[in-house]
Amino acid sequence: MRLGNAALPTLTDKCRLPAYDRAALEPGIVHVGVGAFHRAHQAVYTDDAIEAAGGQWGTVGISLRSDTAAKQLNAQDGLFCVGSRDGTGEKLRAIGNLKHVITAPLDPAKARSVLADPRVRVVTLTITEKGYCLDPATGDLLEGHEDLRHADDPALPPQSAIGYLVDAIRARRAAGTAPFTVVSCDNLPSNGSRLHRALTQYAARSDEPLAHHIDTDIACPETMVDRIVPATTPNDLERIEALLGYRDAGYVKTEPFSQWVIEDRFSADVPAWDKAGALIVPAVGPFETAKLRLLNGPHSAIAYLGYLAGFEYVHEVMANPALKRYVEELMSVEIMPAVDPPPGLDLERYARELRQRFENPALEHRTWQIAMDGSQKLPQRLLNTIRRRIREGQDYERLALAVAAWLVYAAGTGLDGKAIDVRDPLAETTAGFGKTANGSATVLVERFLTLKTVFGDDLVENRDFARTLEQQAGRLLEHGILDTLEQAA
Ligand code: CS2
Repeated sequence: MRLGNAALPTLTDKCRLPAYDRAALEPGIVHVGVGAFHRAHQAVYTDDAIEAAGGQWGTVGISLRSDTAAKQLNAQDGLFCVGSRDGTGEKLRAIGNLKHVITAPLDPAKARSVLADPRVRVVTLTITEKGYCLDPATGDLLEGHEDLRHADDPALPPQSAIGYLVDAIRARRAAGTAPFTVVSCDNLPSNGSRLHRALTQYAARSDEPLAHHIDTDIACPETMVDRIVPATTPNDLERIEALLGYRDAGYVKTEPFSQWVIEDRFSADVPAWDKAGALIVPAVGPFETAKLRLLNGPHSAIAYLGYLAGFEYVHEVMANPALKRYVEELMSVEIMPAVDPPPGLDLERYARELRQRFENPALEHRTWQIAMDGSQKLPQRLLNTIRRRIREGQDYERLALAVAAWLVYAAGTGLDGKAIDVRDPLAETTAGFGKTANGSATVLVERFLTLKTVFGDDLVENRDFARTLEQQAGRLLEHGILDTLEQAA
């Protein structure tokens, strides 16, 4: 038996239930990318906001690629449980605001019409870094990107999130419908501005007045989103089914911690997310930079070094003394001095609490999961921090070690000689680098430093950066992870 509306009355003592009338909820939000992160983050804030202040804030989900989310959620009336887990157990909660999920490639007309619906005032996005079709180094739309191929002709169906949004903005404008706010909830640097620029650039390819309308009337607030949400496993689903007595194919597990900082910039009304604990502020930049550099940077370092050292989970990496010390020093010696914290944020404490979150054994967060899409993540997580240290004349050996570990990982062969299942838009290219290098750190670094979309013109041309990277890659290839870290100590 699947979870669904009919199951709710039997679940009162097993999980917290939505405290509002779900049946009466009309759509007010479209969310693109209804994956685990959305369910454990924005969906929870929206449920809390509805409970605190009401409002017609039902969510319609859109998937741009597969029908996985539609299959998981439509058969259970859009209901799903979020389990927040730590060493002391799990708190379960059923989330009620999702109405249904549309798979855009299977039903583009339906996706287009819900985005044009006048009741919809907010579109939120979790489409991952690569979903924006941007050059990660510059933030411009990538020329020649496969998913942008219909950008020049509005008569052709959109293929990307940006395409669907521009299409909807065009339709709403033609119909005299008020503009919506578009909220990026991905870990891009200046996510709101990048999104806004992408929308404007896309529209400008076919329709200058529309580009102007986007520029002046469509608000894309900057946000900082934070909650660790590992992929759900078959074991998790079994566990929850045994507990609930129903199959919840949409279940997601997460940590108790959650944070959302949103720039106070909206085209229309939004749910009372502030009453749900979100911070609405004039400037998100300092929060975002602190999070990208101090959480996501070390997360990626843990992923590449940890995977190459043979660790499956983040908490196992943190339980290894050499790696733990490396992570502590990476944060305190190299990253913290390169972060200007928002007023009131105690960086020491922030860093300490981040490490405690990484140590949470109940999450079983795979290093392989975080290692995905490194070519899209490295610039904002590690390279911008390196840039700042270079500017300030400081060294960056630990940061470079993490980047070197990405090179080795993305080249496709582990230090144990086994093939790595690298998931990245550049996976083919970087596997080619690995073959050419054939174990030589010099060649490996030389090849990778042709990737301007990752390293930008400045780092590609920086001799000292190349030398440091080569040194670190050489040490990893020659001595392995743990011996390299021991030697550095
Ligand atoms: C992680 C993030 O998979 C990854 O790349 O670093 O998803 C991380 O868990 C979140 O940003 C935490 O807020």
